[in-house]
Amino acid sequence: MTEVQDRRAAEAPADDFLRFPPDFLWGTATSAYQIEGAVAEDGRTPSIWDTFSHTPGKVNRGDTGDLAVDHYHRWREDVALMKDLGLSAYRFSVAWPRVQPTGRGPAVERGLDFYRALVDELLAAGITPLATLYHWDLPQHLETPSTGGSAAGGGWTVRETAERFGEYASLVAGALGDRVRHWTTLNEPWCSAFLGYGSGVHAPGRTDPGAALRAAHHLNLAHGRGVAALRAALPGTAELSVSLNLHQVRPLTDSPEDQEAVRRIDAVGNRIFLSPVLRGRYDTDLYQDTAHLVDWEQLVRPGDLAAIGAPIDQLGLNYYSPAVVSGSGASRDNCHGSSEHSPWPGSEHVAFHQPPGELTAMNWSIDPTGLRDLLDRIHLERPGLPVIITENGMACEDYVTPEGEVNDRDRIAFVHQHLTAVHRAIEAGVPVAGYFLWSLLDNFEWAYGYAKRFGMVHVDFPTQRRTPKDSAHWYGRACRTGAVPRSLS
Ligand code: IFM
Repeated sequence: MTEVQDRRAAEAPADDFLRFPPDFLWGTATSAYQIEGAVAEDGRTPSIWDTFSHTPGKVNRGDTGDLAVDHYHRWREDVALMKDLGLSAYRFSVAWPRVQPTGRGPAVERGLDFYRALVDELLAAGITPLATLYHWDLPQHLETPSTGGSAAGGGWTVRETAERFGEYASLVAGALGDRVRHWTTLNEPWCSAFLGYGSGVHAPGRTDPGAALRAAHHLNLAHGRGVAALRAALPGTAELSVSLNLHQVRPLTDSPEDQEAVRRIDAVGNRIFLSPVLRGRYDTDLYQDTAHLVDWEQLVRPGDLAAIGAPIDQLGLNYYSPAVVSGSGASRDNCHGSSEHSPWPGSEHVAFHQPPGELTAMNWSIDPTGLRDLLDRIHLERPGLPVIITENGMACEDYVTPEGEVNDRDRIAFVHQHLTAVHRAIEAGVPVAGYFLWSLLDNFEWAYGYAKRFGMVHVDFPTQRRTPKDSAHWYGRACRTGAVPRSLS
């Protein structure tokens, strides 16, 4: 028995608990740019997020990831925190510009050494690592190459970036494949494509719907190239996935217009990734909705769809909040940042509405039924394919009390409700293999900077002092026991 299993046995709940499968992965998730800092150390070069965050007006209060929560230097302390809490898994991302500063060529060993050491520490602590290859920090060199790049910019709008991603995936697999079994290629490619190139609220901040669609295809292709690279480097051992932020889209009314709005958002929000990854095809209605914006025939080359549809072992699902849409009306899309440019190519006239439910500090409505619905949908579309909840969590207005505590009861209630939904799905036969709470630590929340706190561990940003919140203790107990109470007292 490992130390963690020992503690599980000792704390095994008596009754009135929802018990999860024994091999269920209980973890937290983070991403490199949001926590590491050390942006110019050991050969790392700027990513598109360094450039974007240093551009005046792009990020709240001008915050950047330069220091973030200094995880690059405090990783031992952070792993020790996870161990103390009894977590059994940890999802982190690898920073591409640490490994390949120009996005091409040989790896920088110092960059890889950081992740080797991190993974070794996790394994020694009995924590299963799950590595994400890409969580939005594209090397700036691939967005605007100093030589040979097109003036309009490259990045994910050009096919070349997908090919480079395949090479990068091989390098990381070669370095970490002996230690890491669980891999996810991309995190939320919808955000990379449509917030990065469509609405412009994320790096690189472009606002061209055609570019966003090209980016989506090239991200899909990158996933395919990544899967091929990981399979080649790690035959028979790796478990591969991609993490999608699927949108649970509901109509405002039963009217045909509102049903049509759901169809459109589902096409460009979900099926643009689900269909090629799970079925090796794009859907006809997506082509039709966006034909005026992109030449799909030229974009999708022979062999692309077969590469993208190569089998995966799990699907990563990131879920926060559902969406309510109508065919017309005034739009209020709280979830995707404010911009005069729509992140929904071909669906610009669709209006978003505030869904019912209490709100998080992001103004996102709380509704665990959206998670359950998405799990059921995936199960219906691909019965038997295990799903890992690779992100779920909430931002709260957290603060440390004079007693040195952070009493985040709302977060505990949120996680409890969502784990309950997951448990019900498992009971109904959906193979959910794990749950990763977003996030381990308060961190750089993209365009919101440090103003939003998602961590189960509070970080006092000026001192970098870590304080586990009440939710960390609650979640730690769930991880150690493999169970949550049926109801919260
Ligand atoms: O912080 C992000 C994360 O990087 C991607 N998924 C959503 C989280 C909360 O906004």
